[in-house]
Amino acid sequence: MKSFFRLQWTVMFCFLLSVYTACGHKKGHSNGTNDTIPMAAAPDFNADSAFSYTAAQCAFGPRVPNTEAHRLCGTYIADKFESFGATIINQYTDIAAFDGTILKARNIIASYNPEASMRILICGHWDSRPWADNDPDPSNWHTPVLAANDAASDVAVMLEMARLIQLQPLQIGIDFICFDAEDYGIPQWADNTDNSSSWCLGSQYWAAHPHVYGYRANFGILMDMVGGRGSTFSKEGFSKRYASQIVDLVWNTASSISYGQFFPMRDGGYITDDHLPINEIAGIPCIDIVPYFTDAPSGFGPTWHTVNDNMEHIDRNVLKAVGQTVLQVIYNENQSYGND
Ligand code: AHN
Ligand code: ZN
Repeated sequence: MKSFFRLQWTVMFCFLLSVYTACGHKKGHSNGTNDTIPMAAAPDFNADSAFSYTAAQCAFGPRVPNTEAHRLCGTYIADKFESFGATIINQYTDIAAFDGTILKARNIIASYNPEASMRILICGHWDSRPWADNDPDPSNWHTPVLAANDAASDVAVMLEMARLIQLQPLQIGIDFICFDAEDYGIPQWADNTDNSSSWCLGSQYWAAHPHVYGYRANFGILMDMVGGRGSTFSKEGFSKRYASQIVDLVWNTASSISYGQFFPMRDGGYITDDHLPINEIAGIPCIDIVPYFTDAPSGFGPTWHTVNDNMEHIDRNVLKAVGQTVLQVIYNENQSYGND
């Protein structure tokens, strides 16, 4: 009888301890200021899973708009998010590219808790560039890019986050947006003058016509090329201009969970990317997690817009660092919202 009671107390003690830690009181990391970031219990981002979602997209071939591979991969992405319990909205639209080509574009929006007012937007692009115009070999300049890093990796990280959110549901709302037609910008071989509005066509459309009338999110995080070997992510210029607090939140969170070497505390360049229309047209503060190489032929890394942007140059450790950091930001926000 006595030992039964002792067992009961032990069980009770363990239960209380687990409730206490599950509520996130276990660690309080300093973020370099006076306040600390309380770390919520976030799920463990599985890099093998994200790697396999990257490979699955590449298996369709280059996902260039108006091709069969693009259509089939769009269905794969939407079906996958749906299988993880998200609510899907497809935004189909015809968009004229710089050269007059009409692109049959599809933005894919996958939402959790669509009714929640506190929301975080997580996004990336899913189309592949039609031309490897940055390849060192000019004979490849008209070859489509397989686009493992740019940007099957972004979608793969979002899919893995969605899988985990279904297993550990949130109170706040999340919208994953896979933008189309990001990478149809004027090629380097064209004699057309530089026109930055030729990029990010899907996000320009979405920002002017959001999937929900009057759509708001508290903030957004864009991921672009988040799986390339050797990548580190510096603080991108427009992100600091429009959403410096979110930049600090993400970089401090990475450092708190020991991924600081992937998120150095230094400034990168100013990148024309899908976060620009989100900030400038939709008015939602949004940052860009985009690599910054100081010692490669391109600031985006050695495989950027080349025929070598394939699975051989994808590093699970990079997918993990980005995926785990963004997940931690989401679960921290969810916890502090619940404590209000
Ligand atoms: C420019 O090169 C102007 N912006 C880069 C946007 C991009 C292309 N991200 C991926 N591919
Ligand atoms: Zn690109």
